[in-house]
Amino acid sequence: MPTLYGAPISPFVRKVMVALAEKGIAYEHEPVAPAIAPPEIPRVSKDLSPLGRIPAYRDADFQLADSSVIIAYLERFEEYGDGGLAPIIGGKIFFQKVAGPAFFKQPTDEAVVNKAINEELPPLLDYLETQFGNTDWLVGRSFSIGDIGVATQFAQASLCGVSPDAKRWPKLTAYVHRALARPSFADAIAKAKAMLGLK
Ligand SMILES: N[C@@H](CCC(=O)N[C@@H](CS)C(=O)NCC(=O)O)C(=O)O
Repeated sequence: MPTLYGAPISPFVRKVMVALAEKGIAYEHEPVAPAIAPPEIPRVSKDLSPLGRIPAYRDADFQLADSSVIIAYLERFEEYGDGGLAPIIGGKIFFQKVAGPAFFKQPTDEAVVNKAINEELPPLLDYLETQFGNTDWLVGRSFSIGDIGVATQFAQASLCGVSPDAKRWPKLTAYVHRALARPSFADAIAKAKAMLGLK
């Protein structure tokens, strides 16, 4: 279980407390003071927080300081979508199958598509499959910006008629259906399909 370090009277500690609560992430809380506090008060260690400020956060084998950094970590899947999935799903599959033919009069290079689907994407999907415990969403119990960042890439794949193999990635497949069925995604996908002339 992660540990949050910092007294709850700090507005920055409170940011992280609220983010953790909104996400339904269980954590231990050590209500330590900043390092500048008098020595008789339990203070954050400089190992945890090099500037001696609160909050700090420890999860498994790593630690973070600064509320913005901690909250960005809690949303880490957003960048997994942008930096991990997008170059393959968008840059290769969508470009080759949809954008290239439609907007650049460029025929699909099936070899690029097949390599992306059969070799490049599976390790990323394997990782995502391990990220669902008993929860519906990637971070805690709530739908978050992390889910938006990941699911938008699967929406892009769906515009190409590509979806994860439900036998190999059952949890991920259910997750993608759950995310893309939300009215927010359904509406945005319908508009993309209309623009591409897809049903
Ligand atoms: N940008 C930091 C600000 C943290 C901060 O300034 N915390 C105050 C407590 S409310 C602190 O530790 N002050 C002690 C100091 O600056 O030495 C964050 O968002 O975590």
